[in-house]
Amino acid sequence: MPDSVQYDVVKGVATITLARPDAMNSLTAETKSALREAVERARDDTAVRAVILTGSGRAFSAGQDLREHAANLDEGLGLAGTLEEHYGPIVLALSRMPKPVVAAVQGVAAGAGFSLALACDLRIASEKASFATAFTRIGLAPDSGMSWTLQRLVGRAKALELLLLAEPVRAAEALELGLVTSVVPAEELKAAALALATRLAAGPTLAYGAVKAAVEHAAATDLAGALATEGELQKACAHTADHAEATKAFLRKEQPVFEGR
Ligand code: T3D
Repeated sequence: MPDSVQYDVVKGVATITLARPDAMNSLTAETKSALREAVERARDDTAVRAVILTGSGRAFSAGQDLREHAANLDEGLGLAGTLEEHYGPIVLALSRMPKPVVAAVQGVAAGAGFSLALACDLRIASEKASFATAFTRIGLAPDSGMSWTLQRLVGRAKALELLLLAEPVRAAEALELGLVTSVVPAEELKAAALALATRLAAGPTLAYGAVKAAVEHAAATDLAGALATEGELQKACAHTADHAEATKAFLRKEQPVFEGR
């Protein structure tokens, strides 16, 4: 894997770090390929039970690398297929990851960098974080799922405001809007994200996967459809070892030990 993305696993938590701090972790074709590889690796590794996505240096990610993008435009390549080859698959892999994904946002998340944070299940931000849709500032429309994810988090009117005006949202406002789960001092972000992910990694992984599948399905169906999908997912959960263990632990008045199976 190239140096622009780092991948580490400790105690069931995979940490994927965007590592181009000098360019604010903006995304080149190489970085996007490596990110896609890392996300798919975390998805496929059964020893990984929670994932953190973060950036190195002062930014989470400034989105598409505009130097590379400008060169592509000069060569008449336009978007060079990157939405289909990179952004779409990465966003779907994060969103459909059958285990929880936490974005640890230490600085600015802009454009597709913001989209990546939105594709994660939970976002925890440092007091120095900010979120900027950025797209219209350079004459583009939202991509990498932002038109879908943002309005579901903040509502249609606020999403339109953020997309049309493209003003940055500071951490405190992001908390008020429900964009992030919590805001912590910058020096505590790493530990706070790890504590959250470690807690999730010790949980009922298959049930967490079912939660994600149920919520995604329910976003695009009616109540009857949601009930049907809940039924299927719940039947699968009822056959897991974690459910059996937790039920017995409850009756023993003990805390369950979940093994993710
Ligand atoms: O092309 C396609 O494939 C289509 C897909 C598009 C998806 C997208 O993500 S479109 C949106 C792209 N991103 C942006 O438009 C954000 C551009 N950056 C900014 O607006 C600002 O840099 C920030 C708000 C992120 C941070 O501002 P600030 O003042 O803290 O930092 P800065 O001085 O602007 O940037 C610091 C350095 O990072 C600077 O480099 P230098 O001068 O020190 O050598 C700057 O050029 C570089 N940088 C920041 N963003 C990008 C970038 N380099 C390349 N690409 C960037 N996106």
